[in-house]
Amino acid sequence: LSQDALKAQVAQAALAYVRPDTILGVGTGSTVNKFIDALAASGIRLRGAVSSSDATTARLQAAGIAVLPADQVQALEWYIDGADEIDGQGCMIKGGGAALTREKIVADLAAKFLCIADASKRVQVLGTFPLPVEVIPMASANIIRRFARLGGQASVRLNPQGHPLVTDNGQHIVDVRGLRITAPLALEDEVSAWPGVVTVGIFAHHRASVCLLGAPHGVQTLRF
Ligand code: DER
Repeated sequence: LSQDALKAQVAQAALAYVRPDTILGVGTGSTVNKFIDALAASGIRLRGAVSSSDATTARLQAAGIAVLPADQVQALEWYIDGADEIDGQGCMIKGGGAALTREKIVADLAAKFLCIADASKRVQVLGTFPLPVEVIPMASANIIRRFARLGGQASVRLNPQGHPLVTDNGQHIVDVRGLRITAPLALEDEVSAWPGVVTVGIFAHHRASVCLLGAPHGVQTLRF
């Protein structure tokens, strides 16, 4: 089964967690896009969705799903999103799609996080995937130096034109290679406190409650 097929498989399996007439928090990325497609095809009627990016908002609207502003929603039961990596405790690296800030904002509204991913995202230790960090541009050089002191090689993410990528929030992304994140909660807290860091792409405070992992032999359900 191709990675694409595995993503479609977990997207379909995620429908079992969707209760009609509820409001759902929806993440960003290709696996989530397959979930939105499956949701639209399922006929399940949601009351609405809270979106984590302009891209997801467009996808939800195209699927005829009402998008509700995050600041008008008190609490969600589920936040559904993909991950770049997920470890044995449900801690994740996220931000490959540059949406980590709004993803963490919407995840914070939800009681539970349902991670949908293909099996390639499952790791023992987080950090092989470069860690995304959304930063205020004036702080990026200093943040890069701080990561170097932790043994990480950080660089500003560029767009296809070779200029710094600008996020939905108008900030930049730094990607950090060479980290072995054996204490994700501690590193999330440490980096989040650095001046100029908007969001670090470690989801340990907002780790997954359930992960549906698409594997060749079928969907594996991990509970944390
Ligand atoms: O950027 C993100 O956090 C996305 O959720 C990413 O981690 C998963 O993207 P994918 O489903 O396209 O692999």
